[in-house]
Amino acid sequence: MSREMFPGAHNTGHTSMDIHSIGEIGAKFDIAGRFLDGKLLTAGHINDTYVASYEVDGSVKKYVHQRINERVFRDPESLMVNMSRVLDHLTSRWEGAPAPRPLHLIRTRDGNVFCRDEAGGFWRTYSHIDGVVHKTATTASQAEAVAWAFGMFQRDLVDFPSPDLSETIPDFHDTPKRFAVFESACASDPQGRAAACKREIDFALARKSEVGVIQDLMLAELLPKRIVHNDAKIGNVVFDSGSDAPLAILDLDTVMTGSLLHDFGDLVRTMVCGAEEDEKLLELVSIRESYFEAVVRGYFSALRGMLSDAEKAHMVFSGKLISFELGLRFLTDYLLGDVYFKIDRPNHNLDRCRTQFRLVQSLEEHRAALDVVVARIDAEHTGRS
Ligand code: GN1
Ligand code: MG
Repeated sequence: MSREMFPGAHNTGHTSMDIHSIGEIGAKFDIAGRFLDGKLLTAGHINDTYVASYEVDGSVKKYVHQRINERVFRDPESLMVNMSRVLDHLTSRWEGAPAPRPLHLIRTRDGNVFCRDEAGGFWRTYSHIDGVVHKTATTASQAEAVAWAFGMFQRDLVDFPSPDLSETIPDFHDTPKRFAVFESACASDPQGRAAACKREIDFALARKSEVGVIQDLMLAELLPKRIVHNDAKIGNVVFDSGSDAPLAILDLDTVMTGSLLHDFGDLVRTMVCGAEEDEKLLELVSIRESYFEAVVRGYFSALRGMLSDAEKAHMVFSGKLISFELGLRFLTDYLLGDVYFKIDRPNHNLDRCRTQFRLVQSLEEHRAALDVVVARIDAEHTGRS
């Protein structure tokens, strides 16, 4: 799609670089093999990701080359320090399948975990994991497996040594700050789009009083600070293609200090509803109670006694808050002219916002029933211990 179709846009979606250039990137990394080809993956909203094949000793081996978006990640070197530390720690804890295997970073020929290309682009590489990635859960056991995998991730990082990880994106899940940015985008309305999304703006404004709930509990130290993934969506898990076994967790760019509820909220957001993140048919956007139960079960079984009372009390709310926060971010980006998330069509960010807000509404409608589910599973676990 051409830039002209999105007047004022800075982010026109996924544009693939030529295969030869991908081979040149690959040549900078310590890969023993002959470059065969490379393919752009279009699932992510931020970085540029390519899967490249190499011939190694007569067989084909795949690697992932990824260019970091430096408009979003302003300090990619610190990001890579975070990522290496987290992967080293997870690797030292890994006891084999069925727990997801930590990613394996490939160093450059001069021993670094990243390189720059001639245009200044910042690249890293890791071994490709053969398997499948789903955008939504199609069975409750899949949802349980993903929640368990992120629970194990959380559990393995509980004794992560100091110093603290760098903040790769400051205030990433600070919903009140996200709300303030949204309000200022409404006020400035630089693209003249506010009138087209008045309903969504009103929906957001009506929920202003709730945006600080988790942030305030964290500031008051009533919610424990932990190291969390911060993008705990099903699309960041690679499954074994023949089963529901989670092979690996992807995308450690936003692993930072935060509340575990930020991850739990994303698990709810991406698996309790059967529709994709940008589903246009809003009647398809509603929650499935049995999948919610599966998510809670998977998370509890990995974390066992680790969850605090305040965390348990806000699990249902976190699903709503994280869906709301992401809807708000999509809406803000729409108002600002699609400058942050990659879009594949005009109004894509507005469609994504509508889907998230419909999910918020559905979670509000089912809140009481979902709270009962958390209490029941908690009681089962307490009874067992
Ligand atoms: C973005 O690029 P990707 O798909 O990993 C975003 C997350 C959102 C997610 C929604 C750095 O992640 O916060 O939850 O899209 N990442 C960043 O799919 O903003
Ligand atoms: Mg991500």
